[in-house]
Amino acid sequence: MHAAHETRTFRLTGSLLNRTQPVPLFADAEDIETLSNHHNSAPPIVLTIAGFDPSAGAGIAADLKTFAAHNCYGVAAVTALTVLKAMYVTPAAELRAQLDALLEDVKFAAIKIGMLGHRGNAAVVAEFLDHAGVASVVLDPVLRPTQGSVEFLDGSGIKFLGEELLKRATVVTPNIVEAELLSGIPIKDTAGMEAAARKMVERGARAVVVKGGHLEKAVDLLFDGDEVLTLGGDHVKTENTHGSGCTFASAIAAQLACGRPLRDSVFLAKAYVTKAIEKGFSIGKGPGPLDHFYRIHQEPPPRGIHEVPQHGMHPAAEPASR
Ligand code: PXL
Repeated sequence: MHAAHETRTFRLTGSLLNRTQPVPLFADAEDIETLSNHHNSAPPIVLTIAGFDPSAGAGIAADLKTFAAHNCYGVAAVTALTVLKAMYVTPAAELRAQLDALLEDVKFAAIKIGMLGHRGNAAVVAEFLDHAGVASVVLDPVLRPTQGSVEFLDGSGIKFLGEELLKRATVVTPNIVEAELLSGIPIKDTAGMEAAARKMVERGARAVVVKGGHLEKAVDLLFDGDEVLTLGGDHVKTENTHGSGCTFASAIAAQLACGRPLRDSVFLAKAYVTKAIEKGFSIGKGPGPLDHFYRIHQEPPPRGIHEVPQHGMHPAAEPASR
């Protein structure tokens, strides 16, 4: 981490600066220019506290891709490793060490919280939030994976989340099952979603988005403590939705980090996740990941070295060869 404060140099061949020939990628020792990146301003930094899913569809990998797609710089503290039906949790002391190291070194514009694994980790996160004093905290109360029966948070962890983490969150993003668990209200329709959202705000959350993706009418419902709004979004007919919840919560966090108000952040995040689901693909067995970078994928990647920009300059923009 401390490397961020060290002098960084990029070494490129002199012939790059004044070239008439195709770009040589490797420098001769005596043919070196030193550039500095000290004047670049850092993008907003967003922290995810979540589990790592090796398929990279959900959890930390989905979060970091979402932050990057929103021009934010993502950092992460790992709460657990999920491998198919198994879960290997990070002990609370190790989670605290990750968070302490990050807090000492960088300033967070927003924090997204996903799966926590056990009560000890939830307690570390509550303490950390009190120290960090970050204005925008998105809590995705991941209690169980959509597929499979492994518990992503133990019973006393769920109780702690309801009593201590809800009230530290700017916005909480439960799905129907999670909203039922956290509010104690059974949900069958949007009236039930609203009642559950109101109950969670009574219990301390500043705002709640109940995700209705699994209901017959797939609407999400936002209650910001003041108004109730429903988000219609198109229902995309696809199997490839792995990590949609993580992606939605992370997109809200990234929008908040960029300074947008909550309502705009939620609406923009919904539009982003809908499009990313629409562009999702299959990579193996089961539901595939979303395309977090659908925006850049609209532009084809370079076909060869002659299309690779050097020195921040596109070859087409360089002076004609002399
Ligand atoms: O999609 C929920 C989820 C969240 N976080 C991690 C996961 C999953 C589902 O697999 O692995 C780490």
